[in-house]
Amino acid sequence: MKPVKAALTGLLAIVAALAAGHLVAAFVGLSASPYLAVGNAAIDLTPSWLKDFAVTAFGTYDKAVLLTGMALVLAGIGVAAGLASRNSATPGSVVAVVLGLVGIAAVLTRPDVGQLALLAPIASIAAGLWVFRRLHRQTEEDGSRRDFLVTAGLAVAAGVAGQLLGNRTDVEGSRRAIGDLTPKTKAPEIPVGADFVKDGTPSFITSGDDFYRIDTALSVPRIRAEEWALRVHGMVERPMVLTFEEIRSRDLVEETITLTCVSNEVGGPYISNANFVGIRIGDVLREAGVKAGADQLFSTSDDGFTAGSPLDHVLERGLIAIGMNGQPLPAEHGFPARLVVPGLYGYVSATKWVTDLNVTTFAKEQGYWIPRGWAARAPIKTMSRIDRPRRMGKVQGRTVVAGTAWAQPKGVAKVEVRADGGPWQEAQLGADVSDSTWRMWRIEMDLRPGSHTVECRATDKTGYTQDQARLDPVPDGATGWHSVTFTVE
Ligand SMILES: Nc1nc2c(c(=O)[nH]1)N[C@H]1C(S)=C(S)[C@@H](COP(=O)(O)O)O[C@H]1N2
Ligand SMILES: [Mo]
Repeated sequence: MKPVKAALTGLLAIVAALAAGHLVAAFVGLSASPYLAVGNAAIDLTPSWLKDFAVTAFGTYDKAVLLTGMALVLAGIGVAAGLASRNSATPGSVVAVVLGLVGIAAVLTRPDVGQLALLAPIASIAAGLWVFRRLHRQTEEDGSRRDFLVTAGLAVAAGVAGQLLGNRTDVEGSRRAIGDLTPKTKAPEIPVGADFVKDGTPSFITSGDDFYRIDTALSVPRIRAEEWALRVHGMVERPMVLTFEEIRSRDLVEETITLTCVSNEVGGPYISNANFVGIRIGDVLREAGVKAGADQLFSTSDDGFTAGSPLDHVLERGLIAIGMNGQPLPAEHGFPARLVVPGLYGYVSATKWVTDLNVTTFAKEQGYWIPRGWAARAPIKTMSRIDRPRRMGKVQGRTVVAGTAWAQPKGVAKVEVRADGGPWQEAQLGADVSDSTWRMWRIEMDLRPGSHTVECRATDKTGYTQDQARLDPVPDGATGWHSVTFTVE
């Protein structure tokens, strides 16, 4: 067989296998798609150092990079298997079966699929073998180019159909049916002067589209509110199950809360602020009756992600949120419901698509990130960030330095700024909205033309000033003063 034909045979067999698996997965749960399952399993198995590197190098594009990398590796395997099968179909068939077994193993690691999920990788093996052997035989008989094209077309169609059908759950319809969420207790109006957008700070409230996003799963769980329920169990007197309607018909509260990610480097972007609408976890757990000895609320997502939060902290301030900025939660931010706990980093508190609350102990359960090197207890650290001037930016005229500071749930009392290691100067603070939110700041500085470096540091309402020592995000959040170098013209 000609090398090009041989290579194409292997490549097409792989594409067909993945597409068939993806199509079947549309009916048994998209996370059963061998391609996604292998990707998700790889994410779960990735050692922390590699994951940290990926986040540093690619930011939130890390998943696109992973999926592209997998596609290239698989294409390479397909081509190699095809070339190795120029004289006999056996090598390619063996590769198809081995890859299929990898797919089965990956699907078995997925927490969010049922037993039927295995049908997807099985379909992949069948399609891969069938296409490979068929095209292989055809080329030997000098089969037509048409067969290759038809196979390629069918495979692409199956893959696209799988993607469309797999996402057919009408989440947007479910969100629309819920409509606006009107809390009984509204969050206080955001006063004028809470931010300094003109000077370069973020706007005080972050819109859903601009809100930062951190997910371990490759595809966003798609759940309709009508089909969702939250189980409350573990060390409680009266286990309960809450439906969306039951939550909605309770007295809803609204709170402005700033979410913060532990992976944020000093000066990093993973922080956003919204008006969250929901009910207090404390009310629910008091109804359920927490038993003595429990110290952890262990929450589980539909996608298998888990987080463990200190129970006392959650009882005091945690929300089961069903809305964000007046609307039902966006799908990417946890629709139908998520947890939000001011003062704890997201990985130990903010479970999206939450379906299970287990009242337990830290000794008994570990959240997703804990065996991966992150701390089990992670209160948010007092921090500040310079947003303007930008790094290596140019400033004309008077220098205005502006940024944001946060110390949930203590609140920010003071932000100081200094230029070129000089004396600290106190910045003007934005209106004090809530101790659970960030606080914007600005300061005008008299700087001569030339290069300058400014630094900032925040002091919270307990009187604690943010640490100067530079620490990495692992294991419980970065510390250090953010500094920015720029030129005054
Ligand atoms: N199901 C699920 N919930 C999750 C995560 C996740 O990966 N999966 N990431 C957590 C982390 S690390 C953070 S910082 C916040 C981010 O919430 P956001 O994506 O709405 O900004 O969600 C938390 N909840
Ligand atoms: Mo995070």
